[in-house]
Amino acid sequence: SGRGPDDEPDSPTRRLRHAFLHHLFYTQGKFPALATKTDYYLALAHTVRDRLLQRWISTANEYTKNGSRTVAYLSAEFLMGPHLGNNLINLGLFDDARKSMSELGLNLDDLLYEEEEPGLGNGGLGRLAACFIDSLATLEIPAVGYGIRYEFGIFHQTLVDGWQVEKTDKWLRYGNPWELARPEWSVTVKLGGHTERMQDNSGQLHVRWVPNRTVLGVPYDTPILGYRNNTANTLRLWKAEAPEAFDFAVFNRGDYQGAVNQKVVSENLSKVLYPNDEHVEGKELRLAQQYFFVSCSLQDMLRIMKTQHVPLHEFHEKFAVQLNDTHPAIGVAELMRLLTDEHQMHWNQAWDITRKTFGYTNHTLLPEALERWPLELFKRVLPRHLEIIYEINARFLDEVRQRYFGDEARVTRMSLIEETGERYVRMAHLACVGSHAINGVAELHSELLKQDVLKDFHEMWPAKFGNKTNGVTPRRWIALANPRLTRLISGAIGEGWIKRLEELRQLEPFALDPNFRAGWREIKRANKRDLSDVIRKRCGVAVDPSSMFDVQVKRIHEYKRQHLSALHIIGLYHRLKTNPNLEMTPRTFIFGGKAAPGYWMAKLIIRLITSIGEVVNRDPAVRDKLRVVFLPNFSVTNGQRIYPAADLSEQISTAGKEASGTGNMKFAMNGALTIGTMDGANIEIREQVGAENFFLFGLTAHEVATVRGNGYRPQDYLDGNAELREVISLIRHGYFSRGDGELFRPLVDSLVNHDPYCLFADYQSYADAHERVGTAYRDSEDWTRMSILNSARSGLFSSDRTIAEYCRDIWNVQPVQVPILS
Ligand code: 26R
Repeated sequence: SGRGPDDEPDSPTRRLRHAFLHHLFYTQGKFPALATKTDYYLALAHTVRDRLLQRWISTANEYTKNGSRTVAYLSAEFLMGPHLGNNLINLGLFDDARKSMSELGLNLDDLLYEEEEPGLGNGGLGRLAACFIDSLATLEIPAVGYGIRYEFGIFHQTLVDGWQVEKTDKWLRYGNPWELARPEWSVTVKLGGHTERMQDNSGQLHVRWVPNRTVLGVPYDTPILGYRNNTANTLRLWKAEAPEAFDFAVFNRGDYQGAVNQKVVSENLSKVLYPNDEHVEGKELRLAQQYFFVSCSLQDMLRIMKTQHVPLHEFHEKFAVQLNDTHPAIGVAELMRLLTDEHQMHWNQAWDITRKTFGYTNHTLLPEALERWPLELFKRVLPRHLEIIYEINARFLDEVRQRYFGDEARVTRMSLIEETGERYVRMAHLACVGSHAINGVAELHSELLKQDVLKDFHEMWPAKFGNKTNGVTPRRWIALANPRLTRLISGAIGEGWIKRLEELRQLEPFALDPNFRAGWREIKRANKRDLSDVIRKRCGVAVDPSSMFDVQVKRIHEYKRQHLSALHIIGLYHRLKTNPNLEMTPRTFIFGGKAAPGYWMAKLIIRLITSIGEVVNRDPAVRDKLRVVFLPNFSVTNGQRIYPAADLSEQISTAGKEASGTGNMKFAMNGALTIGTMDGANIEIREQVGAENFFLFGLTAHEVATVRGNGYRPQDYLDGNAELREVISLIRHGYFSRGDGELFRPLVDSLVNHDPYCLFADYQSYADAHERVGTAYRDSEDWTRMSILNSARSGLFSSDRTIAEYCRDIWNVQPVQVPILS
């Protein structure tokens, strides 16, 4: 072969190739004949890790030297997704890596696929945290993400006979090349026991917390690269360990089992992610998990302050701590404990610092998702914190009484302790009282917080409230997930959009260019072909890439209304069966998402969808027009293949229930059109892309409230809608369950008698919107134009914009540039 530049001794591809072979030999201990795909993946991962370590160290050095003000993002979940591809993109090494692998006869995509994704989150909230730390690094903001290193992340979903079956997520099985353990920075955390008080010589009262056990928190650090800069921030996740492998006191008594048992109990704290979203279970272990990682993180911040010689009273100047929902809200009481009990600071000063330190983001309006802990349970785990919360509450309620003279009802409503019936600690109230800033995650959501869930707090402190509409990172969700589109866009407007997503606006004129449209369409088609291959492999169903890909992927929940789409599909099926010559735009309905293992109704919704698929996909009368698939195990990895292949994005929650949604943004960026309600960020997406490029349907949040307030009767809607009656009757008579009329009965009964999420009220409006979708899709030139405009106008939904707003309005932090490597 000719001597091109890549054959030069120090060309990037050549260096990558050598480093890769080095790691295959010295890290994996293999030579090519024995190497597995995992070995190859790990060898490449280590090769890439070497290339980011310099940045990581320089960044830490720069922050330490300057004593930079730092954001601490506290989150029980970080749904990171695979690191390798993302790091290659951010380092600018993606193409070189592909080339060097192919020179070795390896395919980069195959290697990327070998990475087990760290699924340390349930859904929206955890994925948002991942997008945020990506944007913080890209914007060069000193930041640490603090969380839990769960040994088992979100379960792996399989389908057995159309039902969800959970498998444990053994993501650490082959090791994790992206993390470094930092045992030298371990901290101890106390749990349980009781408190004692005593006076010192000067008459000063001291409180001593005597725990009944302690655990060790060991930090594991993962570098988080900025896009094409020198910043590498840190995700610091805590693993729980027993303070000693053996308790020798117990061991010497001969109780080996007891000694080992202690170790097991301690390590349980970071064993597994709770797979529930939007429904609290008052489990002691969950509270202990929350306290564990929050205490570790705050102690870590105090350690950092000490090494940088920052005085204690400047805590809030050194750190801006954000609470990702109430899961870390115990931090308010913990910081008070650390400052007062452990560092002898006076209450008032500690309280002033605490409030200046914390900001609180709320992510849900559903009452069943608001965390409250039974008082007895709370006291068992955190006796000292309960006392501190009582003290915070006493002082807070004095303020309420003074401000609202004689209004004891308000005092009861606002108290940190719920005292009607069983007594609870209200974590959202603790978060509100202990923070200087409170925000929702989309305009509507933030408004509803002020008017409804946190009304009293808003009345008392209106200035604390604000909105920060969510965003997603265009690096992972466009550049990495959709390389074809990335090339087309960059060819037209340059690469600036990857860092400044607003520049996508420059695509608008291209929507009128037939050549550009043809290119755009061809990319969507290619992405759909790729997804069709995945569907064939995973579901055994052949789908037609020229049909419209209509996608709903998200956690399965009644409020998200996957079953509204299911009812509508049955409606379409019914139309086709009764009128075989009916013209209908061919559609492939693609569903994906996990149900909380204990959420029966959600699991039944999955079974309904798979059942519809079984009937529809093999019915020759309809199978050219309708296909229905449920892609198992929706995850970040699978999302990266799904969003780029979607024509239509289903965002159909009952208005007022979805705080924001973030999948809606990923779809729009990748050129899908949305069919959606006036809910969460859908409203802002519609405003941006233009009402004429968005398929709106359904009641507004206000109308939902009115309809429900007037005694909603789903039966009335059934009586008034012939198609809906046919749909319900088909399900009831077992048409989708081989004649079993019982299977879906709980679902049907719930709809007919209660319909808490107003599916029936929205059915006709939804069906009408789908008619408009079908017609629009048939004009493929115009559809493509709308698709391009959706992308071009999605710039607002970059998490870079969101993070810039947090930095300005809540955290008051500035970028710190990391100097070029030496
Ligand atoms: C069990 C309990 C405490 C719990 C409640 C809620 C556990 C986990 C959750 C997750 C919720 C809060 C969540 O993921 N909310 C989602 O947050 C996204 C990011 O802001 C929003 O886009 C999305 O609308 C919202 O549902």
